Amino acid sequence: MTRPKVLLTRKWPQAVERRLAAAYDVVLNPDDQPLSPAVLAEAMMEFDAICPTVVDSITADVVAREGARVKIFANYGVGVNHIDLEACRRHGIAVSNTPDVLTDATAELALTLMLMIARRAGEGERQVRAGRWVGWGATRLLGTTLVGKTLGVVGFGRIGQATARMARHGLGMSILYSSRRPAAPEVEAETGGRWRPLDDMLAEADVVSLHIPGGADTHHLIDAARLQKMKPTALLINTARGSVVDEAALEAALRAGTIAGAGLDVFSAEPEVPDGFLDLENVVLLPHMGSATTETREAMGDRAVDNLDAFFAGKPPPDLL
Ligand code: 8YV
Repeated sequence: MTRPKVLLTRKWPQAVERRLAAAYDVVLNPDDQPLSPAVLAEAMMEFDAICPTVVDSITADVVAREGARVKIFANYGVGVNHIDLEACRRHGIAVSNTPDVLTDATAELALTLMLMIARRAGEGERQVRAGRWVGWGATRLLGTTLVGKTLGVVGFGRIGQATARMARHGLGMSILYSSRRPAAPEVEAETGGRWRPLDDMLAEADVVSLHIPGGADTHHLIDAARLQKMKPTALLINTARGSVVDEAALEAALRAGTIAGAGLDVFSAEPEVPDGFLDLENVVLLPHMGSATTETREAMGDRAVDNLDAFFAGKPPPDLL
């Protein structure tokens, strides 16, 4: 039997590349350079499966290629706003993702950003590295204590709940959350989360952390009006998707003191970061590294291969969308 032909659009950890190569006719991307839309469109004709990442735009145009051979996109990552799911459905192409395995790593990074911005860690590190640290001082680099403060979680799925758990148990924070509907009572009991309408929660929270998918439904959910509802002492954390925040409005809010600070791991036009953020001390900027741990990136690969294995064995992939 001929082995299915699989394309990895980016480099994966070695262990999972080996697992894939043992079962499939794989084309790897050892240079780890993003593929151009033209190469991606060509690949539709050549491969049985493509494993894309967040940087690959799987548009309706890519999916609709006449005579396309691809039968499944086994996405490496949980968010799939870069894939036109409706077009895939129309053309009978399966799509799977890698939930669960990156939940804790992403929640850890949300906590990292909260702590960094609350305690002015980026600012302090910049001083040390630039030789600008002139020594200890009782009134220097004073941040905000997080213990006992209120965290507002926007989107209470897996990652939102994990972030709430870590903030509650690790930092003794009180947890509010907003989501389309309240979570089950046992989830609320376990996370300590109390449901609020979004705008009420924004007004009450000391830290607001975003955990909703990207895409048209959530585009600029956090805009100038919503930033205005937050406390002037509040911090905004985004490990979800850049498109959820109106970045120009956020920059203006950070400059005007409408809110006190922000921690951002995602941007609307990655790897571009809006120039206006670069000279601001009250924002921490990270390069989309929510799931970037060795354990997690291997587990994401394993999960994507599990989906391919099931699909090519004629079974439903465990994470079919
Ligand atoms: C991934 C992410 O690294 O899974 C997601 O949705 O945002 C990241 O953690 C990235 O998507 C890889 O495709």
